[in-house]
Amino acid sequence: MTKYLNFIGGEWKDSKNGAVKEHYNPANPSQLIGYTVPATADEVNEAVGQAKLSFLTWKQRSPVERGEILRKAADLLEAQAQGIAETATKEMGKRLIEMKGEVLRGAAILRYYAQEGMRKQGEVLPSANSQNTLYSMRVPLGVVSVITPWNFPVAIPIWKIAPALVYGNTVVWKPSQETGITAVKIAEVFEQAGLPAGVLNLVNGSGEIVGNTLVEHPEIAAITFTGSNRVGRQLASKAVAQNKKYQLELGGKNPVIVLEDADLDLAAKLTIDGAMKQTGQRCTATSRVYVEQSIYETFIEKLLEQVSQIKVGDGLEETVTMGPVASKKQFETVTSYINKGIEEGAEILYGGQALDAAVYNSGYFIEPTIFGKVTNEMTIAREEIFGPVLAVVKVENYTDALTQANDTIYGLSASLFTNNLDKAFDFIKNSEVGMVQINGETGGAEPQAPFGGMKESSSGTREQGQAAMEFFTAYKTVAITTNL
Ligand code: UN1
Repeated sequence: MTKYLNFIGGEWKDSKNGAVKEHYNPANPSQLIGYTVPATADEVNEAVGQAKLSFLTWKQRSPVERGEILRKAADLLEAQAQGIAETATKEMGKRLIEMKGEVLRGAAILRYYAQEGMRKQGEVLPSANSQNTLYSMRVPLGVVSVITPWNFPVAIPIWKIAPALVYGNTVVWKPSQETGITAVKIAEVFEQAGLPAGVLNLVNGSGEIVGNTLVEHPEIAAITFTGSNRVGRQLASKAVAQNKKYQLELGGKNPVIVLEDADLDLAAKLTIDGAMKQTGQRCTATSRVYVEQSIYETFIEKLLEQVSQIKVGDGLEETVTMGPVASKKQFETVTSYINKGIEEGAEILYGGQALDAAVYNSGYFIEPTIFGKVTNEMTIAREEIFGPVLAVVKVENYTDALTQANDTIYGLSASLFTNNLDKAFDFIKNSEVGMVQINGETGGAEPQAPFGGMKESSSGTREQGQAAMEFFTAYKTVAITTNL
């Protein structure tokens, strides 16, 4: 069984204390996939030291040249899409077809940021003094710590690492413990693309040791994190204490509103897609749907028709349309939310059960689940579940729906289904989220568009597109005075 090592200073290194972490397939938890090696604090410090050293030369390279390496990485990633996708499917359960799509999305992001190395990174400003040439330029921050989740084990790391690198930073990356093997495959791609030693370092391990050492390390200039609100908050307070820059992408409780004039078939399809794709394990997943009372019954029928087409099973099988949840921990969290929904008086309209362990190799399979008779006070309408669970709420009208949709601590994405232009524009203006959809699914992101949320969903600076420059660079303002 393969042992996957850490990548520090351009070398693949075993942990000095000999510890290993076993990785099992969530679709078949007795199947061992491989081992990773949890780094010790000393090894994390070594990685930061290597990143610091390589920053001195990496920042001197031209952005065009740095972009060229990203372009090579994109080609290599694409060529290895099948193998990397299979590894990730076995490691965290996402369906192979979804995983392949994600790897190709990773390649598209790399190509976007390769090109970013050719775009403007500063501006010339007028000066009060006619002898002055005044301009601002963007400069890298130094060593950036990239901390990523298991639910997009390829795309999220790449959408953080690619801009970090093209703008001249070096990186120490701590992936989720659940997807350490996939992370090794990604680091290999960057190595094969010719990234100089120490520019990207990969340290597997726990949040407690690896995460904390990174966050508290005086040589880390900035931290970009996607994950839970609980961890994000701890991380932010530590970062503030040391005046480090931080960027957080946290939870969501993304609503869909369906009005009576909408295309109900489209709305039902995209609501189910939004809720159940990736087994609901997306921060952008649809988790609440507010339906105008006049079409409530009809819409429920359409939702049931859509959801009943889902076939749950091992994501390596082509006919399967929903895989397992990623781990035992996820399985327990999601089933406890389902129980809470029942306890608090919501009605199960579909699913609600774990699949028979005897038939399904004791894999972490849960039926796609729809709750009716939900009110906004219920836990299932308030907390992020991160599983295949949708709460349906009946509302009086658009205004009622908007008020309830906004009544949440989160503000990532939201979607309105309507053909009414006035309501569509009102929603764009008044929905308290970072990403609004009209007649679209709450999930999904394009590499060139800013990604992120309002309220407790994000820390402010957006990821992806040119918005990423805001986080991964600092301004340097330059004034040159001449005398002729
Ligand atoms: C998507 O909806 O395709 O962790 C992207 C997440 C988000 C990314 C979602 N940061 O689910």
